[in-house]
Amino acid sequence: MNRLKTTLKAAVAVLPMTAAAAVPASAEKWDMPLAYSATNFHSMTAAEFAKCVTTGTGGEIEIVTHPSGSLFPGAQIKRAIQTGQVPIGERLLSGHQNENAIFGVDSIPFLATSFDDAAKLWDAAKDPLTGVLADQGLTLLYSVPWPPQGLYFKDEVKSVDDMKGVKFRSYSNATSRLAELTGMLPVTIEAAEISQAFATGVADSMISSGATGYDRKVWESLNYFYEVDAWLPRNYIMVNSDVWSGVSDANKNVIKGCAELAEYAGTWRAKEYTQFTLQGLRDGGMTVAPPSDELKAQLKEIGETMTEEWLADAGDQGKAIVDAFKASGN
Ligand code: PCA
Repeated sequence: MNRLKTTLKAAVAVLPMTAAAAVPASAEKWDMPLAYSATNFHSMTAAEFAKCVTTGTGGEIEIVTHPSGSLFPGAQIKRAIQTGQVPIGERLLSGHQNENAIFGVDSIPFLATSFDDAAKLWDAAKDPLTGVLADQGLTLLYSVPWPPQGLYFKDEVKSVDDMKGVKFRSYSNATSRLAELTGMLPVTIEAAEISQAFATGVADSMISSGATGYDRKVWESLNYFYEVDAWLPRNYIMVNSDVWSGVSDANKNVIKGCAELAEYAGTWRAKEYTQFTLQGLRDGGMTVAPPSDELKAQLKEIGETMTEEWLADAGDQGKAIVDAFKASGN
């Protein structure tokens, strides 16, 4: 009996030491805000990235993801990282095109409309964009595309005439401009809020991926999805550059490795999700179809206007990206 007591006592005495030994002395927790729901493929990829870093650094850097805009809503995430309120986060940079036109390079209508072309555009844009972010105190870790953007409506739309006066949910300058040029009424709403916005009639349409419509179960309010393939916007995972410079070389290598894996896995998921989520919209009762020839031609014309506007805004740097993309076989 006594022996057992002594053994137990010894075991208990050892426990806290064992637990303490599992957490390295220099452990840091990095909160990582995400704008989209936990089930969205970007958030799933970020959660895996977080786990990879936590494991790979032996717990010296523990990344904790906060999906659904629960820590910061999408529009505030970039600033939160820049000001050091959080060390890391994910953001749709085209939401900040008003800061710098370069952030909208992934939302030029009908420039890159497939995953292959979006990858080529990304190759052309990556270095200049990394430079713009570095000037803002942000270090880019990885970036993952959304599936092609199509138009969602409550009512059938055969031409731009049918879009006039429709309340349109936008998520960026490009989406708002598209609404203006088609006579719709844009209102900016984060993806996390759209189910409610559609249910309450704040908006009756949007441009987005099948993935977002599927995540947000938009078939509860909307009936049509037109496969317009306007562009493939991207999400960007960024670290505050001061925080990054304080990371050891060994941990930087781990984080870069995890980032590369995440970019690969996230891109693969985006491709897989494209058809899967469009089928999900159909299963929910929506009509999923290509746009009519008339609508297609009208949107193309609007796209040309938007492209000219973007090139005028983005200057030489923007033109150089588009030229490099075109020279890469497009
Ligand atoms: N989903 C996001 C951005 C692009 C997309 O496909 C959204 O609708 O907010």
